[in-house]
Amino acid sequence: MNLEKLNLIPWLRDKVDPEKLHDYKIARVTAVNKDNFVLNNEKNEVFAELTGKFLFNVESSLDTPTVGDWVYAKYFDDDSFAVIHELLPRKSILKRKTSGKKIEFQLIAANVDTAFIMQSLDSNYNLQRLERYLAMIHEANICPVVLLSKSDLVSLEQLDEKIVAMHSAMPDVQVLPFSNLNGSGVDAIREHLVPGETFCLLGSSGVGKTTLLNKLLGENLFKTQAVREKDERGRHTTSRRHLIVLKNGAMVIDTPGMRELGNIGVESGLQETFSDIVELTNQCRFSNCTHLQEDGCAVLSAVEEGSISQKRYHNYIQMKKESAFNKRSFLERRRRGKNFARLYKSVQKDNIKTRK
Ligand SMILES: Nc1nc2c(ncn2[C@@H]2O[C@H](COP(=O)(O)OP(=O)(O)OP(=O)(O)O)[C@@H](O)[C@H]2O)c(=O)[nH]1
Ligand SMILES: [Mg+2]
Ligand SMILES: [Zn+2]
Repeated sequence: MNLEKLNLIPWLRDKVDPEKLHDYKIARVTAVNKDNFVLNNEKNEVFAELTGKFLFNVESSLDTPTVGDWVYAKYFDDDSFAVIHELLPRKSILKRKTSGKKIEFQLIAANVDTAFIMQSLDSNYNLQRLERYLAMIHEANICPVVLLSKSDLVSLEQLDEKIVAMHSAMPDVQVLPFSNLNGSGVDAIREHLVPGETFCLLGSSGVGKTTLLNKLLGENLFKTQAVREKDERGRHTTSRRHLIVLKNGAMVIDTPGMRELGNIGVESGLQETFSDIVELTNQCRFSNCTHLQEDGCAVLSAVEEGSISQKRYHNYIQMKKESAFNKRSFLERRRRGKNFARLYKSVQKDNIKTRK
């Protein structure tokens, strides 16, 4: 099998087990449906399921395939159907907390090189939400690029104002304004889309992710829908994540808009996203300063002086608390889950023994 033709990233090439290639083919997960997966090998896309052994070994959602994953798979019936045996190592994994009360990871995409966080320049624009995305993306060691869509709806002055605010809050992140409507700025996005790399479109419903993808493809392959007039909210038009290969060989993952973005255990992502605040913490009087009320806290004085905005400080403290709380709950749940899995497996074994 031709690994180059598969667009298999160089990082993975020496991690492929040559022994396994006798029995399995390598394929990439391009979509996850309710009951099955879609795989792409050199030739075409086929539906696939997990083996019983794979399912048995799953301990959390982190162990299941997601869009962008590379897998060892066996093909059947003239390559019209496949079974997934094992995941290949992941170069990166984008994950968030599932929405609602349950503390579990939801996988968004694997092996992404660059994440495009899209906000539209109408009422969707929100710096605090952007910081949440950045924490998740930095935690995964993925390069973030901010796309500001619908630039046709604002004046140049309004656009400038927003870009200045963004640069001061996130000086290291590239910000690209564009319009799907009149095409301005789209070429600058195209320049990022190098062959062989994987890109992911993230952002609220209705900001124009799928419209951009259609534009990049040069045809209206995927459904888009106007936002509701009364509150300018999107209608959740894209219902599943899928990976599309562009003509030049760059790969783009489109995702459904997210209503909320909770993070679990993103300490290093927060450090990178709030590097200005983290730098200040070295100057706090107490080494175990919580930056909430202590005397001699350098962070609190910066907020008082106004060099760190109230909103940014608040968002940092809030996300730190939330991320730590979610991590503790997740680990606790997982520990209990493991005990249960162990018990279940030993009972199974006993059953098999007694049957013999
Ligand atoms: N004015 C303007 N409208 C746009 C632009 N880009 C997209 N739209 C419109 O915004 C609406 C929503 O676009 P979609 O591409 O479906 O949004 P999405 O981000 O994919 O939304 P979900 O799939 O629900 O997550 C459509 O009516 C688009 O025509 C733009 O640059 N300018
Ligand atoms: Mg969409
Ligand atoms: Zn402090």
